[in-house]
Amino acid sequence: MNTVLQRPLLVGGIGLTLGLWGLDSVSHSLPGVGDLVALGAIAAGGGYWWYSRRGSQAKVSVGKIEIDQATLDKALSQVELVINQLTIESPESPQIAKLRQELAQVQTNSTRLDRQIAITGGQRVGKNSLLKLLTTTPVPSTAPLKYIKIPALFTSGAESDATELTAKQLTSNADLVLFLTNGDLTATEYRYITELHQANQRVVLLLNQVDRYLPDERSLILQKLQSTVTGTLAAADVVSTSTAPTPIKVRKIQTDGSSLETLETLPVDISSLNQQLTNILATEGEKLLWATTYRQVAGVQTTAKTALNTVRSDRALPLIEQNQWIVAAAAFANPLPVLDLLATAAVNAQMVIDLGAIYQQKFSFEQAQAAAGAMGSVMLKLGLVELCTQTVAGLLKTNAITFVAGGLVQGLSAAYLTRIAGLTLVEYLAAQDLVTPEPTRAWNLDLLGNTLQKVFQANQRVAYMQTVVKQGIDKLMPDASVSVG
Ligand SMILES: Nc1nc2c(ncn2[C@@H]2O[C@H](COP(=O)(O)OP(=O)(O)OP(=O)(O)O)[C@@H](O)[C@H]2O)c(=O)[nH]1
Ligand SMILES: [Mg+2]
Repeated sequence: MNTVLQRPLLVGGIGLTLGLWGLDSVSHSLPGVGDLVALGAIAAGGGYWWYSRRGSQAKVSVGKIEIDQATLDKALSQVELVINQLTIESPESPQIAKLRQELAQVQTNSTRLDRQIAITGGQRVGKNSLLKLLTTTPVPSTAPLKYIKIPALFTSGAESDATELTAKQLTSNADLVLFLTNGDLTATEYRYITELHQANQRVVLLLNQVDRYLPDERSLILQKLQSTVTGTLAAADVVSTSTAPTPIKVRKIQTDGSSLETLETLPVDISSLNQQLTNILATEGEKLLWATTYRQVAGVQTTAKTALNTVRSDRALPLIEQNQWIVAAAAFANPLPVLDLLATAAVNAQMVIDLGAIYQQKFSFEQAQAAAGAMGSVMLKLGLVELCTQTVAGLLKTNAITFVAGGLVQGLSAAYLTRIAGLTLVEYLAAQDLVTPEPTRAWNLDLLGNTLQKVFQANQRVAYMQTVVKQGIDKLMPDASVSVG
């Protein structure tokens, strides 16, 4: 009896999971295809959400830290570790050669003599005029200076996103950023500057076109700007400039009392900028290059870790699926009387150990049990077990099945919860820093719980369950009389 029911149950279980993942187009074809094909399709579909997310898991955050030679060396050895690990786990990966080449390029860049300065800001702030001035009257510096003109930021229109991306990439490779504005900062400008700072980018803020303000306004508006960016930029890094002053009308009262209007043009003035640039280049020349190299290393690290996580998740998915069906079959054959047992069954310690092994983390049985227990209790605390069983039971009811096999609800629920637990572990483990395998590693149970909640929310597509449960039942209990209402 059990063996007869088990296989259809598996299909039902998978079908449900598939529905939860939101691929209902695949499930429509379920009754029409052979079990094997269906299983394959479902396996692929079940992983859809996960696959679509894999690439985003490895973002290496570049928080604001003081970059020195030691920090840089450490970052470099970490990338090497990741690339070596990728080579061990997936020797055929075409990414390896590319990553090594990128890393070599970064290392070559790190010894260059020039300093690259990006000129950026919104539209018509004076970027071109500044570039012209800086190239015609060079800033004194021992290092050759190279200026990078960045397309105007904060534009609207069809290409603005692409432009912004190009701008960000170009800027990220610069050692120093000159950000131009011509008044107080907009919220968008402020955010942009803060992000640059967070990414360890050295920024000098230019209040350009100051000739357009009255002389006594100029210092006020500069002070205002300096206070706006307090905590992000030092006051000395906010300077005022006039890169292309326009003629202004000046009225002069003559000795005879009559007035005479003349057009006057204030002189071009980038002296404060020149001074600050000279100063920065003389005192921070080496540091600027370290920071750029660090950002580039972090970029390679992100790509490498994403590649490694992809290899690992490709191994983890079949393992989760296997567990899912084992647990589903067991729950179906032996319906668990209480809900907490269902949660416990769904998260078994062996799955934790097996997934840990894929992510090069050795867990003792006790450690695995601790993680499994934590996930089970989060499932209970959040009411996921009830939510899941109720949804399944509700769907079975609306399908007006005259006979529901005992354990069906439990089996379908257990499969779903196992999947949630498996994906949670994968997400958690993928986010860990890559270290050489250690025998013991403490779980961050809060993080594990939060990850579980996040994974559950991302995989809750109840609307799709309806059709799938119906079709799953056809497979599961072909003899049951079902009236589809
Ligand atoms: N009054 C005044 N006008 C300026 C100043 N700098 C630039 N301008 C004027 O602002 C306009 C834009 O100058 P550009 O140097 O082309 O500015 P840009 O940032 O390269 O402009 P886009 O590339 O179009 O975003 C021109 O009309 C300039 O004459 C300045 O210091 N004072
Ligand atoms: Mg321009």
